[in-house]
Amino acid sequence: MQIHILSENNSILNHFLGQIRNVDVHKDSMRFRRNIERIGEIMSYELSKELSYKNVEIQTPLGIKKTTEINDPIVLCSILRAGLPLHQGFLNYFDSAENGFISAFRHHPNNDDYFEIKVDYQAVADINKKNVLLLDPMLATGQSIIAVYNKLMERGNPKEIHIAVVIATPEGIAHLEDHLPENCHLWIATLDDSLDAKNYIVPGLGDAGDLAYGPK
Ligand code: U5P
Repeated sequence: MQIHILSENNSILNHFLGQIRNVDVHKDSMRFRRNIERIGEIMSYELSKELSYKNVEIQTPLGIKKTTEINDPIVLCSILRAGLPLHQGFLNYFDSAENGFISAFRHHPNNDDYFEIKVDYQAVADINKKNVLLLDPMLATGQSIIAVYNKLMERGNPKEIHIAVVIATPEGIAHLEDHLPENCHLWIATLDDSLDAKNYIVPGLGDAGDLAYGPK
């Protein structure tokens, strides 16, 4: 797996990352959603540098300009519901992408900290020979992404897989490295320290779905 970590101390990305973590800003859910969306836009631009391009000639009013265009179709696939604002950010840039939505949630069968990931609702475009961008703001244990990835692979054979997360943990990265093929790309806006006993990211930001859309 190829890992790309984007956060730099002097960047507008860090400014947005600070706001999504900040408890003083959390009551403003519109700002939370919009910041995740803006981070998705920044990540789209960075990720776009790894895609393949074809040469094209564009007719301007005054002449012909040789330039490049993205070569392969893209399917943006996000994990409901926390992935939705990130999805919108990617869609703002990859505006002709096809789309997919898959639900995944932590099911606690014994009412303790042990959980299994349940993958339920799926509405996904054809992914064969396309570049799939799998989006989820939080990479905690990595179990949601692997469960959704496995469901996706039952649907076809994509050309490239790019996974994009906003906040990742070393544990989540290790889990993905163990379960994903070598040629996958993992895009991380920023890397955090660890997980707590309930498998929430520390320092993280809390529950991304609740912050975007309210408590369940
Ligand atoms: N999640 C959070 N905040 C955390 C950890 C996990 O919101 O600190 C949620 C996200 O919604 C994400 C999922 O979809 O759990 C990822 O958890 P995991 O499967 O990587 O453990």
